[in-house]
Amino acid sequence: MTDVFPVSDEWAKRAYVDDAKYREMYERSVADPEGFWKEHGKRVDWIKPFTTVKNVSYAPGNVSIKWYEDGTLNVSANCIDRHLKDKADKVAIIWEGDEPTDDKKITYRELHEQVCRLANAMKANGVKKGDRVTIYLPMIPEAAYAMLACARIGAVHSVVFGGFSPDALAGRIEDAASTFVITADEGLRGGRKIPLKANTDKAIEKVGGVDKVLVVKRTGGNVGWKDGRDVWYHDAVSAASTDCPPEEISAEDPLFILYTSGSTGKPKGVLHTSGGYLVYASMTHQYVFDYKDGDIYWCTADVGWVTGHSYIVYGPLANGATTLMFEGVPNYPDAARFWKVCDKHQVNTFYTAPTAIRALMGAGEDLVKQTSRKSLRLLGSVGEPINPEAWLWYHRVVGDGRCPIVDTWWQTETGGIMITPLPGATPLKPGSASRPFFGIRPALVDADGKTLEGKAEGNLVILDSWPGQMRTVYGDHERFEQTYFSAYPNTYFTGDGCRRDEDGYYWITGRVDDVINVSGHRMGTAEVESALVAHPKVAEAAVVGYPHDLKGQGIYCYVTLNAGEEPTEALRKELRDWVRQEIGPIASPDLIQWAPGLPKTRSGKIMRRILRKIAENEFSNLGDTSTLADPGVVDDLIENRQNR
Ligand code: 6R9
Repeated sequence: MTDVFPVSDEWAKRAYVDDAKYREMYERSVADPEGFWKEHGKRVDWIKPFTTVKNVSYAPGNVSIKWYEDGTLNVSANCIDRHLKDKADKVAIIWEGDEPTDDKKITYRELHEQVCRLANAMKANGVKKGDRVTIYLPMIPEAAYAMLACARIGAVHSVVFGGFSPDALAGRIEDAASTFVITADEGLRGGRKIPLKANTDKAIEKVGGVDKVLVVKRTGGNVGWKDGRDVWYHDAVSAASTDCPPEEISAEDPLFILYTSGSTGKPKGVLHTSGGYLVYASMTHQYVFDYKDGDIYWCTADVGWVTGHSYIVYGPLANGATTLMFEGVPNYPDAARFWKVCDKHQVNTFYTAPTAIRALMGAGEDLVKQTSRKSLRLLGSVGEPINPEAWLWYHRVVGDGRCPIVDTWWQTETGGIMITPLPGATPLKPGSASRPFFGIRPALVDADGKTLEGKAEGNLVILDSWPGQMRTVYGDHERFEQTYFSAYPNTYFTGDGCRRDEDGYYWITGRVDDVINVSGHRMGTAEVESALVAHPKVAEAAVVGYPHDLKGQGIYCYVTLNAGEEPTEALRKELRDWVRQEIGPIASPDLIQWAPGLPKTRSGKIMRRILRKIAENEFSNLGDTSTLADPGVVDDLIENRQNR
């Protein structure tokens, strides 16, 4: 029996929606999506109001997704200008630096000035509507300014997580054909410096095509400089005017590209457009977090991930909220940092990832209990399934048993939260993302595409579009259709497995494809494999996920060396460093097993199912191995497995 945490009377009363209202609104949203989204489309300020709401086809070979397509707006004006009338002096961004002594507050008036200056500086340096701007910054306010400045002039941003390597950055600059990069001298995380400018130089050396690099001075560290290409951010913005009228943008013009891992090939450029995305990001932010004016809201994600886009920048700012942006890490200077920041800034809503919770659980309860956390009202979780043990600790220790937890399931592709409790409406079951948000129609299908009813487990698909849905893979619409609309025609396939219980609650069980989720970071096993085989001593590699106490999943690599190479500890370390170099520290292999051979079918396909089982220590039932070309390799792999 799962524990159920009922909605308190206080929450049912204070929230926008209680259970009855949820059911009523949900029913209407799926019975009449046009009417529902017409009404809620009005939460955004349009320059030219839309007259059509939804124009969507999921038909094979003709997937096309458009929302509010004849409307025009400006996303930055929605996130800034429209609040100036009555909230100019309200704090838009609370910035908490890596060092606890380093913080600042930026009002909506200041945000407007900064974004206008930067937008003008970008224009002066040649950026035009439709151009792709790569943003490779630490978690500093300039990252938000840069995103909003792009939105202001209709440029398309592509934010690249500061933890990615020069090669990974290069691939993204190249794929987006980006000519303009915004970076910083160095990033600062947990007291350690990250050479962002040097990485950018290396990336550009590799791919070329970049005309200008705007450099924020964050640490003042030494950087290489290329005259004519590199421009100091502070020089460019101080020379620029504070007046920059927002550009009129069509609802379906692109707002951003964000690269994410898939089961095959290189990361995909997920493309989101302007109108529908903003409607969906702001609406989910309001209802899921029950956002009310005056709330101090903190999402601990990095703006390099979609969570940072939708729930640090666009959703909260569109709602005129105060959003906290944290440069550092949860355990610096000590493992009480999160809770100290909650006290310092009187945070009401706190949204983080299970991996952080599990790590802080390990640091013990005392560190948490030394802080007050009285300001906290609501907790959130995102990025991976939260195990009930971590959920219960989060609830009991961090929230002192008084704060509901919204376990929000969604993806880079979905733009915003899709399955989630609403704090005033949904009785909570630890580990379940619970029920669909308004307008979302989840369904479970079996491997043959048969829809499963009632209590069931299968692959999670979404039957109809919603305004925040991605529109295409940048530059490769065919890949978009292939990845998301071919396995189960006429529905969006999420790539996740899921169980629905007797109460209609959804329990995400994890990816069913070759994507793994390491500390909430999404990674394609194919990417790690291609990094490994790029090493001169490696002949072949197969990578799978395995259960990891802190990270959720760890990276397990089976490596076959070239003939004559010695499998040594030193080589293990070398391969680990190599992958870090190729992709970034988040892709660092946890376990490397030397594999004289990999289990393959006679047609040469690696049987990952078997490798996964061995990595999970579940080798007693490996299923059918009769199709293997050489069944003997399996015994060797079991014998020498790393994860005992
Ligand atoms: C927002 C984000 C998406 C994948 C998704 C799923 C996993 C995210 C989850 C969750 C269980 C949750 N995921 N939230 N699984 N419960 N509350 O994380 O986007 O980086 O694209 O990852 O993450 O497997 O498919 P993204």
